[in-house]
Amino acid sequence: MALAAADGVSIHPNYLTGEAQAALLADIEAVIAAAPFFRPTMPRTGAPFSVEMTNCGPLGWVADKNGYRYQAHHPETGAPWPAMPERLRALWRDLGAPAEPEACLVNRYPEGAKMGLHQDRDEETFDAPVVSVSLGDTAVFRMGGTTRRAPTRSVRLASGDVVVFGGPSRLIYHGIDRILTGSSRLVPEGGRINLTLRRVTPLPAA
Ligand code: MD6
Ligand code: FE
Repeated sequence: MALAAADGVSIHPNYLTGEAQAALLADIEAVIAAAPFFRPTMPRTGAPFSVEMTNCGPLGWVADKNGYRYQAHHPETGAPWPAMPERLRALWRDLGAPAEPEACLVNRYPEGAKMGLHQDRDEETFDAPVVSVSLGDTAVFRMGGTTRRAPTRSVRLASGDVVVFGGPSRLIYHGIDRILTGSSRLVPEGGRINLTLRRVTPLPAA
C-alpha cells in the first residue's frame, strides 16, 4: 500500500518482493559491469561525493568541475550508457509517466556515505515524477519542502521500498542522513544501492 507522505510524495514500502529485488540487483550488476562506478565531484570545490555513481538509459547524470548535467556517455570510458533494464521500464510504467524513462542514476552508498539535502532540478522538465528504488541496507531519508529552510522529517527506506516525487513535491529538498550498515543481506559486498528514474526532456505532446 502506498503512503501519502506529503503532497505528491508517495512511499511504497516493500514494493518489490525479495525475489524481485534479487532480479533487479542482477540487472544492475550487469549495468555496473558495462558502466563501472565513477566518483563524481562537486562543481565549485572539486570535493568528491561519498557515493559512487553510474547510469543506464539514454542519458546519465554526471557531476564534475564543469557542473551537474545529463550526458549520453560515461565520463571515464566514453561509452554510451547501457540500456535501461526492462524491469525498470515496467516499474516506471506502473509508477512514473506515460513516456519512457530517459535516465536511471545508480548511487552506491558504502558504509558511512551520505547525501546532502538537495533538489532534483537538472532536468529540462519537472512534469514527470522521479521514481526512486532502494536496494540493500536501510537508509535514513530526509524530506523537507520546496525551500531549503522548510521543516524536514526523516523516514527509513528499506530494501524494496519505492518513493515517488511527483506533482507539487517534484522539487522538494531531500537527502540521505546515514545508512544502517548490516541491515540487509541483499547486496553481497554490503551497503546500499539507490536507483532514481527520470525524464530529462519534455514529455511528448499527448
Ligand atoms: C537516495 N534519493 O535515496 C537518494 N531524488 O539515495 C534521491 O536523491 C531522490 O529518493 C529524487 C526523488 C527521490 C529520491
Ligand atoms: Fe534526489
